[in-house]
Amino acid sequence: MEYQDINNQKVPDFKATEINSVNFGDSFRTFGSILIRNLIDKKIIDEIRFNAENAYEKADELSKKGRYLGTQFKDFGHLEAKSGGIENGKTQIYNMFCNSRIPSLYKELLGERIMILTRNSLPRRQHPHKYNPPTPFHQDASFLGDPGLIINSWIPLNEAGSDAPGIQVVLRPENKIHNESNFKVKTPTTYEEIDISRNTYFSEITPNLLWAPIMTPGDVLFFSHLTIHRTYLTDSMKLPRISLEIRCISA
Ligand SMILES: O=C(O)CCC(=O)C(=O)O
Repeated sequence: MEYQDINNQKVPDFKATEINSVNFGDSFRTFGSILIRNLIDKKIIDEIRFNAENAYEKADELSKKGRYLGTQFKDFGHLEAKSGGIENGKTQIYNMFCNSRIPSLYKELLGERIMILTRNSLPRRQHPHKYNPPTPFHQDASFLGDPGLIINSWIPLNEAGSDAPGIQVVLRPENKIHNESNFKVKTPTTYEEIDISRNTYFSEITPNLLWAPIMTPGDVLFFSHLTIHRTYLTDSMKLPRISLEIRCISA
């Protein structure tokens, strides 16, 4: 399998037609992440985006009137999974996920039976200048623990990484929680607590390991609970982005 070479950086950037469960696993083991373009039907993404944008608009109105919508919304930009829509009584974002190729791509790494971690599988909005702040460099394991491989499907509903905030990953597989000793007493709940960028280990991460792909609706970036990542935000970005985080573990 060929990894793309962009500006002398090898990156795991593939078309949906190039990928199967085995090379998905290879890329994950080599880089700790993989981007697959055009993996999800854009029509379904459009429907979910429409529902989610309406839900955020309503939430903003309530919030402006002084209603407290909880720390999940205020600090992290999350709304409930059903904000993406309900279809035949089922949560549309999970339907979309289960009917996509993603569960079959996970087979090599997670086996035949997988479970969605519904408490950690939600829409998220990132605006370049307002609302919740961007996430710092972190590992999801700092708040999810290390119960075995957890794979996150990060699915932008808008263009992400150019005019709107994207996501940046460190292109290497990780095998431990780097700042675990800080969490002996308390599970971290704030960005300050999960921030890994002041960890001495972080000085090993050279710029050629950082990757912030520009993504369009239908593309999916996969990374694990150990992959180091953050929101990618530049001064020139003007637009907000809504994305889905859908996390799965072997059942
Ligand atoms: O969407 C973002 O900007 C950050 C998402 C993130 O940190 C995550 O999915 O763990």
